[in-house]
Amino acid sequence: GLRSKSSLPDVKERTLIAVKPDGVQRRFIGQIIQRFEQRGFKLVGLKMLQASEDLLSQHYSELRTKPFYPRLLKYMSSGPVVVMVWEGHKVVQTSRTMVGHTNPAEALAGTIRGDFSFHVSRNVIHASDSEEGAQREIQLWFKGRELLNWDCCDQSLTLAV
Ligand code: IDP
Repeated sequence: GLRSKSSLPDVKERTLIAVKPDGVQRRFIGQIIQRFEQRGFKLVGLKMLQASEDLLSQHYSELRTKPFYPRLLKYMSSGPVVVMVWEGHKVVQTSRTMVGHTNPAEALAGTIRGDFSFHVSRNVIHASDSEEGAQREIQLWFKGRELLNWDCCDQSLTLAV
């Protein structure tokens, strides 16, 4: 029924988003974070690092037989990335819609790739493509203690001021 626990939306779903090296270099970090914040998602993890080829080979293990795989690892390790974990109802699917098609030539205007990129080899952002993939990627990039639970200040006004 409407009041049963199972009908409540799952607001705790999480996904991994990464601003790729070209996105960092072109100064899109702020605009990308803004889109996820204004959509209503909650940032629960954030860090900047230059990824090792070892980490990237685990992240992209499903693509290791693709012809572009060596170039992909070179691109992704060429400079710092900003990796984030965002939380919210259907955040995996919604993020993929916000990010747009893998190939920017096919990405709709209004999507992040559609607004900020033109070639598949420099497509600015990563987003997990399934809930299982998201869990795997979050564990790969983050330690448990790097993910924070927090509540919004406007959800209760019981502050002692
Ligand atoms: P996704 O990032 O939209 O999930 P995947 O197929 O998982 O797409 O590919 C991972 C990444 O590999 C892409 O975002 C892109 O950077 C790169 N890539 C995919 N296809 C090609 C290609 O044909 N040439 C060059 N790079 C590619």
